[in-house]
Amino acid sequence: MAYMRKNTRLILALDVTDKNVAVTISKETAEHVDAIKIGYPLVLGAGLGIIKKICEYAPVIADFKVADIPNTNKLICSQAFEAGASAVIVHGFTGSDSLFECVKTAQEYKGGIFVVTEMSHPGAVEFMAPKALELAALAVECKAQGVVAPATRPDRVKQIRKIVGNLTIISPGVGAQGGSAADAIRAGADYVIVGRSIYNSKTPGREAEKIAKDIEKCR
Ligand code: OMP
Repeated sequence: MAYMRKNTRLILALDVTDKNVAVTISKETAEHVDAIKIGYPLVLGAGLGIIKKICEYAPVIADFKVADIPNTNKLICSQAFEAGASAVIVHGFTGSDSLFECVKTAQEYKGGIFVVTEMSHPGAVEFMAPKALELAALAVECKAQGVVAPATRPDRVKQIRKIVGNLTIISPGVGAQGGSAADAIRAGADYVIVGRSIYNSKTPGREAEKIAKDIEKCR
């Protein structure tokens, strides 16, 4: 099963909290994105059923940044896949047993797991950066499908690519956080994740199309 399409290499981060707004933006952007990432803001605002609804427009990545003991991780990932998600974003810092349980659960649903390495915001350098390359290696060891790496630091994307080989790298931090889609792709990201620049735009469809074109130019 495909976790997402392989067309525009753009993932929309749909961090709105209202169901109708979420559906409208999904409709407008669907043809320009390969997946839609849904996290706590929308699931807490609209309920878990929103995943099925958004699946009508694009494959859904559930960004639950799962970080618990193996059994709880299994329960959370199962709920996300049952709800219709194609992939789940999880943390690796809880250790190999916890991460492996996520991967095992994903396999049961023929879904994917993406492991956070170094996050894109400034505070990530305090605790995450020193361990980011080890987290990338852990993703490979536990047979995750991919990792999340920061578009705000293309040099780190480059380093992480060397470690993860052909695993899929999805890269947030473009636009509102200051990163560039082109730089992230050139550094080795397979997909960029964009939220506010698209969903806060008056014309989300046009904004997504523009970013997708930028990505296409540098591939
Ligand atoms: P914008 O900054 O609005 O484009 O949104 C970025 C999206 O990516 C949000 O949904 C964040 O929660 C998410 N994200 C990061 O910004 N940085 C990370 O390091 C990891 C993620 C993520 O796991 O998706």
